[in-house]
Amino acid sequence: MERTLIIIKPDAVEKGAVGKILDRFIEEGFEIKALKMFRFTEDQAKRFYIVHKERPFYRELVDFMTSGPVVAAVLEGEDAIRRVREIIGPTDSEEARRTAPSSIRALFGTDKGRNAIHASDSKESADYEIPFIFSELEIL
Ligand code: IDP
Ligand code: MG
Repeated sequence: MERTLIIIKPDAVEKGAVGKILDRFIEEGFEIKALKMFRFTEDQAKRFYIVHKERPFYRELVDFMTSGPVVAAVLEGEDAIRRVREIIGPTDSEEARRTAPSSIRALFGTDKGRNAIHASDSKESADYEIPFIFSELEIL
């Protein structure tokens, strides 16, 4: 069993897609081990995405992620990190609509930036991201 972090981004929360997205993961056989809604401060968003600090889109990413509330969850399942990345689809929602039409980013995202959902991309990322968002007492 493996655990991964997802964050339903401000665009998808605003669209009212939280329930549908969580349902999809439940249908795919994952168990929700932690769940909460919050809004990132600028400092928190910068630190969460620190690996991207030299990327040209860093500023845009931080602005987007602080633009409204998000919903984060810890999901558990076999091979969870890889399988959840597959279910969310490629980074660019337009590409996702061409190559992975049933993916979450194809269904709920707009483009490369506003792409509905984050998911940990490796064991290393999950080990940084889960305790960044959830304290020990908030995780089952
Ligand atoms: P990922 O979320 O699929 O792992 P990353 O390359 O790690 O994609 O980028 C992190 C996030 O930064 C993306 O989910 C997206 O919101 C944003 N992003 C990535 N590339 C661009 C871009 O070219 N323009 C604007 N935002 C971007
Ligand atoms: Mg990434």
